[in-house]
Amino acid sequence: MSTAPRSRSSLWKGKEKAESNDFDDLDPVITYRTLLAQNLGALDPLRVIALCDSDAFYAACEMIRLNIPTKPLVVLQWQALIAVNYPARKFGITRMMKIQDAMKLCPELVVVHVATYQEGDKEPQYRENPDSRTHKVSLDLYRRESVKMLQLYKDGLPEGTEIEKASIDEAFMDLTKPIRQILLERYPYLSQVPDDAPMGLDTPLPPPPPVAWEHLGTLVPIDPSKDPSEEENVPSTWHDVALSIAAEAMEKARQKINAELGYTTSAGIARNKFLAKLCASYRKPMGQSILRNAAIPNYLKPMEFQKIRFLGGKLGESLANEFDVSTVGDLLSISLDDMQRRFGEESIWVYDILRGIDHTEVQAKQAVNKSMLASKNLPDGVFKLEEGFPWIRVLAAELALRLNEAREVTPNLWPKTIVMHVRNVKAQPTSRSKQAPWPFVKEVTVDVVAAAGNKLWKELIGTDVQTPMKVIGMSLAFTGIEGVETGLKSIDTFFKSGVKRPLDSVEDADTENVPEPLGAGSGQRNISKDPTTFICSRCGQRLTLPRSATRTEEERRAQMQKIQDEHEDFHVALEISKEVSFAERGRKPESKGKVRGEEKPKKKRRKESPKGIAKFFNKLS
Ligand code: DCP
Ligand code: CA
Repeated sequence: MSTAPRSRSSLWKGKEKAESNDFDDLDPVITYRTLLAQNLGALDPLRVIALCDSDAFYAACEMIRLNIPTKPLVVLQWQALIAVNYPARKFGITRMMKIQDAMKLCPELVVVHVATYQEGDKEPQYRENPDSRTHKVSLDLYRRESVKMLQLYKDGLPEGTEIEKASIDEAFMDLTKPIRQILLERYPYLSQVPDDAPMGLDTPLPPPPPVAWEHLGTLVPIDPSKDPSEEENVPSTWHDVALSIAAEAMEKARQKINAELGYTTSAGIARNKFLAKLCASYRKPMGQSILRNAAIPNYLKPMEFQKIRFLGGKLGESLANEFDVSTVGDLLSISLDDMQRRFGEESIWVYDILRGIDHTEVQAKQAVNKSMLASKNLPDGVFKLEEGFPWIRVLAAELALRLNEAREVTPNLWPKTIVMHVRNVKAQPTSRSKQAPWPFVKEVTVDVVAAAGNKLWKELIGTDVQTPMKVIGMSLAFTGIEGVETGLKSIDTFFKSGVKRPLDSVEDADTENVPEPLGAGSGQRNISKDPTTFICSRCGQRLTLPRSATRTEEERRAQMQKIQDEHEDFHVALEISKEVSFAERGRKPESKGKVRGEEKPKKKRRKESPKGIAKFFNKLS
């Protein structure tokens, strides 16, 4: 079948300089069979993916909340600038700057500190100078706006579009399926193989109509050295037609978001996720960039490969040193054999990425988060049992509010368990979790959540005042959140049900932005080749790091560690819940409510040293 794009080595017709083997799949032959086939998946030569990212997202949320649409504004979290709107960027203000320096550049700068909770708050409040020793940040507003935006994408894009939330302000869209439909509607002659087609279904499609790109976005140039007007004469391909249909749909959806919510967004449209994401920042803000296949070589080749998200950090450094290269173009001369010899089998993904190839699927995630987590870093430490209670109240307030808010949208949502996790640097192991079944109570109030949290805290820390403690971080989470059919399930059947449930994932973690001090480290491994994704070696669960956390290598590592630790909690929780159900059946009552870390030493997982490319990603601390 001629549908596999890599099986054919025809080059884009107008491309004179391309090396024959590097970008050999840019203009694959599209036959009637290809067009009429269903589910070609990631190998579909007509595949079109978009990535849409909100411009200066937190800052935009605050501008809309405060109704100040044009003023320079920054969002602060403790001392760090976490979002800078575009008017403020005009003054040269960046996220890396100290607030004092930003104010010097723009004295009229509007500075908004993210909302915070303190003990006694039922809802987060905006305060000018909250103290990290007594307050906890809340990202509720941004999360709520993010949910609305995702819903609008779902409503606004053609039916059949797969949408994957990639971070709080980004989503990938796979438009391949609806585009095929639209292609067949607009060009009905494509749906019938002509009687005189020489190879029947395997006959190539007739030449496509020219594409009118005006008003569809910015085209990444095929040859940047030439006058852009010359590009109009470049013959289009059927993939270009598909891109233009996607661009129309995206333009409409983005306008809808702007009209209904006020946010401006930028989009990248290309043949895969990697390229869509990369070109989304080609024109920002309010830009929509389209990367035609023919433009891929000249777009990628001059790029400093260490600036590519996946190739920053240690791996990028290592590649640069090993091969003495700096651009993607330089690296193209390295053969797959050489790369694999040095970086292991898996480095084929690097080899592919450099050639603009990425077969990662857009995966729609569950609509309802299975867990909610609130956490607090305590760099000064908590040294006494009673010092923990105010923090538990703060965490409880946040969880209560979020669960109640989620129940407004999906009534009958109920968590199965409440889990507490503490990092006590004076204890061994430093990282411990404990969970308890969440009772059916009439109302989820701060008091009820705090009472459950206090109980777990006492059990985790112990009530012996002599025991040394210094807790530098604690979190409280609801896990196993699902819709319960009231009336059908009594408390007994709910908790005693032997129904196997999928593992929970921490998809709704309101953790603070400051990288947490790294804990004792968990036994599970990340088996993902993508440094922003954690795939658990125990259960295969996949957790993807939001883009917002991947500005620097250091941030990424800290955030990945956090994700890994949090996931470990859910394994612990799961293990305990299994033991609880054994206990309920009277088989193993003594193990009920076991604390992580009380396991016998022999049960400790052996640390495996990662091989090949994995060693650049698995060492997270
Ligand atoms: N964010 C954060 N800490 C960081 C990076 C980001 O808290 N280190 C938050 C604030 C951002 C939001 O995540 O508004 C989205 O991150 P982006 O990287 O998409 O940045 P912005 O949306 O602010 O700006 P841009 O217009 O460049 O996308
Ligand atoms: Ca953004």
